[in-house]
Amino acid sequence: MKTHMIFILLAIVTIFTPSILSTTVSHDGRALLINGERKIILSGSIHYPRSTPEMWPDLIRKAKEGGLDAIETYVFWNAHEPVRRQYDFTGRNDLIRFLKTIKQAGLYAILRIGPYACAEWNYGGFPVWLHNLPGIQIRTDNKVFMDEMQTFTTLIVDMVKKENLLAPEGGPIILTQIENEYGNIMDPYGDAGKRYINWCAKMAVAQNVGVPWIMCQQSDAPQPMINTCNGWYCHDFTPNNPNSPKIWTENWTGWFKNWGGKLPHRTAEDVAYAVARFFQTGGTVQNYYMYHGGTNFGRTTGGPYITTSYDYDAPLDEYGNLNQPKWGHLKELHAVLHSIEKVLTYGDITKTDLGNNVTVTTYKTSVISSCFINNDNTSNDATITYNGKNFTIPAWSVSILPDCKNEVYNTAKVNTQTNIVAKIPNGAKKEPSALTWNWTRERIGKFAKGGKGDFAMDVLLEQKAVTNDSSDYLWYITTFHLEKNDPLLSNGDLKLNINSSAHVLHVYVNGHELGYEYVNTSAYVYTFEKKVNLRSGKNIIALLSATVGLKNYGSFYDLTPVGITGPVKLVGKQGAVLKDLSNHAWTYHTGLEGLDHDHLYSEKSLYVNKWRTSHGMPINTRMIWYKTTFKPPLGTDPVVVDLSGMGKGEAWVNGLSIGRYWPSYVSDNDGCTLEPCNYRGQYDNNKCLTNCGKPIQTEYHVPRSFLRSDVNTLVLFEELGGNPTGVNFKTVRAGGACANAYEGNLLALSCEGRPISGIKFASFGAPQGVCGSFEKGSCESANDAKSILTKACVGKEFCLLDVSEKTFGAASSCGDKTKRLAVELVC
Ligand SMILES: *[C@@H]1O[C@H](CO)[C@@H](O)[C@H](O)[C@H]1NC(C)=O
Ligand SMILES: *[C@@H]1O[C@H](CO)[C@@H](O)[C@H](O)[C@H]1NC(C)=O
Ligand SMILES: *[C@@H]1O[C@H](CO)[C@@H](O)[C@H](O)[C@H]1NC(C)=O
Ligand SMILES: *[C@@H]1O[C@H](CO)[C@@H](O)[C@H](O)[C@H]1NC(C)=O
Ligand SMILES: *[C@@H]1O[C@H](CO)[C@@H](O)[C@H](O)[C@H]1NC(C)=O
Ligand SMILES: *[C@@H]1O[C@H](CO)[C@@H](O)[C@H](O)[C@H]1NC(C)=O
Ligand SMILES: *[C@@H]1O[C@H](CO)[C@@H](O)[C@H](O)[C@H]1NC(C)=O
Ligand SMILES: CC(=O)N[C@H]1CO[C@H](CO)[C@@H](O)[C@@H]1O
Repeated sequence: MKTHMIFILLAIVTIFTPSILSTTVSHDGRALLINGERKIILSGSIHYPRSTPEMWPDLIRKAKEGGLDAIETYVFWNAHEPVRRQYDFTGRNDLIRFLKTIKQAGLYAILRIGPYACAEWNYGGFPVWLHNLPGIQIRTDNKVFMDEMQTFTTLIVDMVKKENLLAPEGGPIILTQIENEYGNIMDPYGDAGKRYINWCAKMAVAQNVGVPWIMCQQSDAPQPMINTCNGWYCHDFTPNNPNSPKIWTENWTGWFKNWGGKLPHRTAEDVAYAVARFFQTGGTVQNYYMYHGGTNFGRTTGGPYITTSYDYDAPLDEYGNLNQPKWGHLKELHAVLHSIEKVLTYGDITKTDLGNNVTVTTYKTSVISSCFINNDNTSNDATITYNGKNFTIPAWSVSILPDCKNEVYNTAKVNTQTNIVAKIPNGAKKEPSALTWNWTRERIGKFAKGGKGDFAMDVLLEQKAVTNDSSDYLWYITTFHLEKNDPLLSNGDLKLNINSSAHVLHVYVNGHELGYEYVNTSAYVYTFEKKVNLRSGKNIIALLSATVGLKNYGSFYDLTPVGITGPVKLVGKQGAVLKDLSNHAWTYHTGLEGLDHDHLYSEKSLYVNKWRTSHGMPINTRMIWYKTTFKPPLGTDPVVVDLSGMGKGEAWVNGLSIGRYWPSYVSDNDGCTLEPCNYRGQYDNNKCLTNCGKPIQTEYHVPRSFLRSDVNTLVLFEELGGNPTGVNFKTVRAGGACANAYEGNLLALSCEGRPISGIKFASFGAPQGVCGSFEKGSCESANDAKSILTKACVGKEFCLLDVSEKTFGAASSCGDKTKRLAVELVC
């Protein structure tokens, strides 16, 4: 009776609790249905741990202003459960706060629980302790793994349910994802892989989230999973079930960077082309990977060798500034697509092939017809006649005609300004004052000279098995005795030969450095070999292995070994093995003393008295710490620290890691493209490369929220050798902009919140050249474009120009060619 009453009371309370606005999410074969209505969803990936909670509202606001409907993120298991059953959802890992920020902005969320994260993230998002659980096999039909995956997935689902973050409970989450791109790598897992993916689907469905589940790149995804597409282009993709809408979960807006690699760039024209083609061919949900890439703080990068910057050439740059023209050019596309949402999701589709790689696709309802005209030819512009009108469709572009008569958007005609990024020393227009450094050496003697680790084994152990990835560093040490008359002592050809999968290997013999080597990005194993002199009595070989991001992609990637895999041998002439040390007693020590024991980077370190003043400070020395103090750069613009001159290591500001650095690693000289890059033709990550022969990253993001208003500390651990005297702080903002706009368009110019301070160049007609070196062309308008723009824009934060003869006067000498306005402005 009593329980009955409570039940009835509860039921009444539930019925009469008004607040939450429930959203139903379902789908048919055409689109997602939000409250029963077909919708177009434009989404963008922002990974919460790659920026700070202080940055989230601004990033999400800019995404919304850029025309997005949704934010997509992975959930990063190893960030949340660094030690088994010890969870972290604080600071940058505060997933719930991130989702609430999305909700406050009025956007939807797509939650990719994974828990595998294909995001160039350390070890694909799996905690390394998982690898060390007895009997585990990762990402396959294995009970130990599946139990852990289910525990974590359930934890995340319960958290978002508790906070009412799923759409049916009034929250922003409209889609959830299980696994990720398993289809690309599943063959080697055989039948166990198939059983695993079916289990994933069942386990997900049993979570009862109330919104659809997706699996990307999984053509055999079982119903009700929607299989989706990832790639540079997805217009040829068809889901595996007629009831599944065509969804593009990762449209790569650019590409990630590797230490030693080159700068990737994907043009705004080509990203827009790919998106327009997707919607032309019936796509209805599309996500940019990435919309904001951000920063791999600490040791979170995947690898080996993914850089600290995860800028991705995304529409919002690493620091959250607009990457123009990409952001603006896509914003215009989003506005057009949204304006024809109804006809795109409900209209009848007809395709007309006009030949020469030109196709017209018409979406038609009883009310309206909208057209896409694409020209897939990679070199020839096409002039076509359609509906009694002539249109020029540039090569590799799509025009959108919301009424099938007037082109309002073409993917190759960029009317958005290109920002010129300025780096301002200390945030002010004056020379930075030199920083003063203190220093101390890393204490390697205990291992390199002392020859002592913590525990011994008669075998070379794989690094992850020993460290659980609690540090990048692992010492491998062995000792052996030689009699006075040992032939090794008189062998002039004696070499130490080490087969190694250490990303970086430092070799010490009897306390002296013998050499170091690092793995190439293409290979995971190499042989270190160098002449060595031994002594009679005790000899000590100490090998320090360092990881630079654990592998994160491929079949069985989790089993890729790191560390000293062996054999370790003393060899003579022609490689003759004179002594095999592989099964000697090796002792191990995880971490470095200054880093993992003394915490020299921390302001709370108990070892502050170890620092020495700059007098006699060594430079270009391995295994050394540098420390300086600095005032925060003026203003509120994003801050970077320029570490040019440094070798390789890790940097901390006020005790917070801003990531690994490696400016001494320069790329080779081949394979770069002369700018401007040709957007025409299939893009891939080897196209449009720049920055050959240079370090991939010299500037490191220091989020404003890491800084105090008075005195801050910067600590560098330098592993390979560098010179800190050139290190300096800068702020990053738009310093100017260039724009090209065709006649008949409106051109918006701005300095991202600052007044426009001058017009460097302006010409309406047939201007020549590229941003930074524009020149007047063969024809020009009667009135001086520069003075018109000066009047309209200078001193203002924003100006809008009608690019026409009405504004600039007749340009009759141009004939009937489409006229263009070129502008360079100063911020
Ligand atoms: C690594 O993690 C596993 C699983 O939690 C644990 O059993 C093991 O003791 C850890 N090893 C080290 C060296 O911390
Ligand atoms: C364009 O048309 C040519 C000739 O019909 C064909 O060979 C080519 O594959 C087409 N190109 C594209 C990008 O569709
Ligand atoms: C482009 O168009 C030209 C002219 O119609 C044709 O000859 C050529 O095959 C096309 N090329 C490609 C790559 O589509
Ligand atoms: C379209 O182009 C054709 C061939 O260049 C020309 O004959 C025709 O007059 C044009 N039609 C319109 C409406 O401009
Ligand atoms: C990496 O490649 C470069 C250039 O090919 C070569 O000089 C270097 O020895 C290689 N390093 C390793 C560790 O294999
Ligand atoms: C040692 O490393 C090389 C690559 O440098 C590899 O080809 C070879 O198979 C390895 N040898 C052994 C015995 O593991
Ligand atoms: C360097 O050390 C000196 C002497 O201990 C100290 O006064 C100074 O503040 C230190 N400077 C930095 C940048 O830590
Ligand atoms: C994972 C994935 O979708 N990869 C595709 C990315 O796009 C390139 C170029 O279209 C394809 O070759 C890949 O298969």
